[in-house]
Amino acid sequence: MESQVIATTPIAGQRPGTSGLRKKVKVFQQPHYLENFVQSIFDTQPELQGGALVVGGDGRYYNREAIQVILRMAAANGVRQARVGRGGIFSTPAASCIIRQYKTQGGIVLSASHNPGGPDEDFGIKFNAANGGPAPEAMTDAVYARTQTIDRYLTLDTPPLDLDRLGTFALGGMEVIVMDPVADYAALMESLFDFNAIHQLFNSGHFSMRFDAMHAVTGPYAVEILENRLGAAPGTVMNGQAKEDFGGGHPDPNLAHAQELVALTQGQDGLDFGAASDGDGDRNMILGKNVFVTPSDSLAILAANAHLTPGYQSGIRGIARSMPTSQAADRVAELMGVECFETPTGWKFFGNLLDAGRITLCGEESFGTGSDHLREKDGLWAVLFWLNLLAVRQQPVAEIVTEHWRRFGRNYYTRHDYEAVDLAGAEGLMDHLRHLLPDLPGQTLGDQTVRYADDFTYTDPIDGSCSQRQGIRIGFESGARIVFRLSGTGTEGATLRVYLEYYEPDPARHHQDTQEAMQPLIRIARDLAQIEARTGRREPDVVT
Ligand code: G16
Repeated sequence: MESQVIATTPIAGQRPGTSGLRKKVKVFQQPHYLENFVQSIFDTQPELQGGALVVGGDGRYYNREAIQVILRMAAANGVRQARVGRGGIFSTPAASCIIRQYKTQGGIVLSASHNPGGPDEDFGIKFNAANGGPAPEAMTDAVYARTQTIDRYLTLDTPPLDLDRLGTFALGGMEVIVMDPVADYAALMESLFDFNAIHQLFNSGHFSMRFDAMHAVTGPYAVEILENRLGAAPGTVMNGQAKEDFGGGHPDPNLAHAQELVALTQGQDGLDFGAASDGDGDRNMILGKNVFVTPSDSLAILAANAHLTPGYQSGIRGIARSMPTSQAADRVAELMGVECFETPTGWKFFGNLLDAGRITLCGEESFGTGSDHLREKDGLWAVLFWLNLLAVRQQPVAEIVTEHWRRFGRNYYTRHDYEAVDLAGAEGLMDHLRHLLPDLPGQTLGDQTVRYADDFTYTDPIDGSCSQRQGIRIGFESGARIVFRLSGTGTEGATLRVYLEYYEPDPARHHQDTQEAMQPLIRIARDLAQIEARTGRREPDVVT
């Protein structure tokens, strides 16, 4: 079948953000918008010609239409084979798993992650490389550059493919394999964790749990793994039916958006364990009875206990965390005598360290945790890791967390988000802070003395690439830190993120309310950045 060559012109604004190109669905539905971006991927990744490609997404509104467009374009661009999840579904970690397992030349993953879905909400697309991980900056820069010069794209004139039928089909000269999106991923999880021990925990009669799939992609994965394979009671997975608009919710597993689950873990009869994942299944939230485990603490606790699970019993080689993530994991790495890396926000920055075998575990404050089993963060993996620890240690979540603090000290941590603020105001705030940086060291702010102040620059230890302006860091003599960044994943105005952290070694002071304990630092951050004057906001929209 002859490829069609369609003339097009560049469309502004197709620079990928922290994790791919995320825009409103209506933007993606504009003529040539999706096609221009997809063709720019094919034009800059020559190994896809004659190669194999994974295509799938989180099932949100526009997922199916976009997959049909991408498959036709892949065939027209000479891709030999495409692997598609049934119904067009792959969670982000499952897509990474399939790319690695079947050694494809990469994958196109459709998701706007935790952002809401629906005709008036968000959509997203990103390219994952042959290692299964998000394209590194050099690749996304090349794709963006191509979007600015593109003048044609290639496609086929064919009817839509039936994505709901498993099997192998022909599309032009390309083979399309519609496959079970869950099986390979579930088998990988079974190879890493002690499923017998978790099975016994579920059947012990003294353990209660819910997993909140938030009507997003992890529903079918969680039902298969938790209920079918591990024998958790039916109904353990709540909101398990995946919907195109996530049931009208905001599929972001945090204290603000997973309130139904949070409430179930509270009180004397609260659940022993609660967990949630996001739109595309790569984030996780961990709760115990009356306790929320911050993602930063979760990374540190998993690292300190990794030897208790089959997949990590021989120990870990190193840990990496994104810059705004608390330094709790650094203390574990130090005690274990392994390397610890501080990378910019964005999972793509872990890829080289994982590929080089320098780290085993990595995580971010933004509810992302993962390991060298894949090249994406992995929500259900983190939940299974915790379940494995609970099964082995036979202690409540709160006790495991408290013991960890007693051993390593507690890094109090919170993040304040000011969402959809005026872009110029937010950029002005960051510029204002940048101007202050040179004079800050040595100054006293509130009860803290500034030790260092910079705009974070990261030089990748593996390939030497350098990423600048990755967030303003203000570190104090006490070890406390304030970090300011503008989000790279929003689709409306700007989102200002303020990350606050301080270290408390004294166990007698480990049980304060986080927001109260952090008030002095919060005040310093507000005053220094002139948040109210520059954003017009008195309070953050989301506090986690
Ligand atoms: C993405 C990235 C993460 C990042 C998060 C928040 O996650 O993969 O690495 O930490 O966004 O980024 P930002 O602070 O720029 O909004 P996800 O789950 O949205 O793909």
